[in-house]
Amino acid sequence: MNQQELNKTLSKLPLGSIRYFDSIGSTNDEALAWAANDARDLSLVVANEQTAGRGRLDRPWFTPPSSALAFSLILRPTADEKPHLSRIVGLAALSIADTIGMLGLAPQVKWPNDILLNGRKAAGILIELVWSGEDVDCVVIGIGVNVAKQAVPSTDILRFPAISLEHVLSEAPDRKKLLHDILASLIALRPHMRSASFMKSWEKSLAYYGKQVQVEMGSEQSVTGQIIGLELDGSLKLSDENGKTVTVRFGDVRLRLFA
Ligand code: BT5
Repeated sequence: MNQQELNKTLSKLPLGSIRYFDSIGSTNDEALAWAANDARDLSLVVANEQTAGRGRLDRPWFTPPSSALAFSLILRPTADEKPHLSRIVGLAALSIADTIGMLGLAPQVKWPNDILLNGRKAAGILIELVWSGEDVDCVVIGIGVNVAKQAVPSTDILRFPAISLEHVLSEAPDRKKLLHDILASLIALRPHMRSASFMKSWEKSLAYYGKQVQVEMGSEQSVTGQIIGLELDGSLKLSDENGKTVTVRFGDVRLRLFA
């Protein structure tokens, strides 16, 4: 992968500018700095390797060279989109899931930001915002996909089992084509983000739907219940043991095997 090849592969998409790096700390850091400056809508940062890739809560995201897709897309939301920014994680998740689905696989979205294959994490999403006073100026969508086997970290840094596309296909798919297809899917889906059908597709993609789960929300706080859907803002809806609906805005979902 290099800048020229990327420009060529992505030339038909209505992107802003594209910045490619052989190696970078985090594509999200680069995109946040660019977004705070003069980046146009749909500007893109792509790296062959990340040395300080980040997940949520500053958890590490492993991106060794030439084996993963690591990129950050900058959105400058329109006034119409601004009330729905909490759906952007769903927009990213569905774009990745649709693209992986086109490879003949059956991905699921582990709410809020993981893409699972065979119950293991194949991709993660990190959404970060750039504020201008009280207003959101830009949204940075960071996406990491494990393409080749080497992208999967050793189990000691993992909070959840991981997998790559190569593990489930006979060979690793082309990273540029994968990037193209995820971006094309996201661009096509973006105008529908406000629709009821978007929420339906997002709900349908959820892993553990109808199952008993535990959601860990940090500092030893957690809730348990059955997944019954999503709120309009993308929060997870659970039914607790008393049949009461509980809404979760943030957390790590785990299946309760012996519930
Ligand atoms: C995420 O966070 O899953 C968000 C990952 C976003 C990565 C992209 S890559 C491009 C852009 N630039 C960045 O710096 N980040 C974004 P979270 O749900 O908090 O999961 C983090 C956890 O996933 C870690 O604590 C590890 O246990 C695990 N992990 C790290 N690397 C992994 C990998 N390659 N595959 C699967 N799991 C991984």
